[in-house]
Amino acid sequence: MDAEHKLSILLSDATLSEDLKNIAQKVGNGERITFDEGVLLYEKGELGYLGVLANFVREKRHGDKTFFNRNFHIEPTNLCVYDCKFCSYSRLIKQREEGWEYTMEQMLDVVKKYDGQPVTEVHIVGGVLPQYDVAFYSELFRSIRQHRPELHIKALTPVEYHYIFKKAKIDYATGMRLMKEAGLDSIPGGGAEIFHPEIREQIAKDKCTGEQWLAIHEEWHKLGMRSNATMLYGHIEEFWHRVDHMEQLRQLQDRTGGFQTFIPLKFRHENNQMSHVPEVSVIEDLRNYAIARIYMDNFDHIKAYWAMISRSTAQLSLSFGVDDIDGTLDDTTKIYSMAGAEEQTPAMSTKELVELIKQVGRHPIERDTLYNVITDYKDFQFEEDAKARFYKLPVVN
Ligand code: V47
Ligand code: SF4
Repeated sequence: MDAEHKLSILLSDATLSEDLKNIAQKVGNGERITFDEGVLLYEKGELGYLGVLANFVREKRHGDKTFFNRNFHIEPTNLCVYDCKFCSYSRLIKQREEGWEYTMEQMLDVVKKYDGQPVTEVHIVGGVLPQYDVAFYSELFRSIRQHRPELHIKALTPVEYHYIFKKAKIDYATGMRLMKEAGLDSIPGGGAEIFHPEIREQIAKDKCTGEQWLAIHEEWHKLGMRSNATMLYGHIEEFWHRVDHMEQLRQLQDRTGGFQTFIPLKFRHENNQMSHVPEVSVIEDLRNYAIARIYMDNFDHIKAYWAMISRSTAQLSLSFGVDDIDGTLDDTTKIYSMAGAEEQTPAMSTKELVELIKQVGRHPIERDTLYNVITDYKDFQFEEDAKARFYKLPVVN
């Protein structure tokens, strides 16, 4: 049964309350839902109902297409001057012997490990330390660009940018222009957490505020560049804080159109200062993806980050509004394994990612960071095309 037919059955359900029926009608007509309706979905929307609506929106935009890319991460350091309560990196600055601090050369060595391999993106994100400043990152981007001009550099978040620009005494517009000139291609979605100060001050005090996060993305978009946005959910926030967060992103997107993808990040509670806060259920994860798909009507893509939520939940999410599951990763990120994610050494070959997507009846597409199609895997036979294979390399320490 197609998504439209399922929606029409739902609309004729006599047991559905008027308010939920109105929302379903709006979604069916392609109309935007309001803040209060967003909160209502969180409070009253059952999983089955939300799934029908979110899948309707997903299939209208993308059909069965499900995107992934071939990427690797560089995490320059797991030490940080900040002390976010949810972060398994945060307190390590006080225990330096457990931390790593890559030099410029070590970071370039990670890039060089992938020479000759068909990766399209390097994602650079980690802790904040004083030695990583405007000059350091400009040189890093320039060196990567020089070594491998076609590799897309998706790097750092407003948390780092706010810190390094303040230190260099330059405003956001100047700073982002310098980063662009150095070779930065896009900004990943991190550092957003929950924008509302009531929550942000409790879990991510001192680092950039929600307003500053949004202002930096806005400056970047003004340069004609693209970025992503995340939301860390399932800890001490209430439902309306999530809607407030999405509302602010939706408004900025109306102004600039610069966001590509919204990525809800499930709070994982191992090895951090919020271990006493229980994690939410898989049902809540799926409800949250679905509401994100319904609410964020001006975002093209909703991503489930498989390394954080497990492969099986990533598969389920594809029926709840998600159309992107990030990339191969090649075991180059530690932030979630340290916080208790099921994937302790996150790496999937292209073949594994394609099979994961096909197993749940979806259509795998390898994309680059800007969603240009690299390979359509619908009728693809792996044995026949050795080029598409992704050879794993050892992790660099
Ligand atoms: O900002 C930290 C989150 C983010 C925990 O743009 C945690 O394509 C859950 O933003 N439990 C960094 N989350 C990662 C990130 C990201 C990941 C994948 C793709 C993209 C993209 C962006 O990780 C941080 C923070 O919100 N985080 N600790 C934790 N315990
Ligand atoms: Fe530092 Fe980022 Fe962790 Fe906060 S979330 S402590 S800014 S690495």
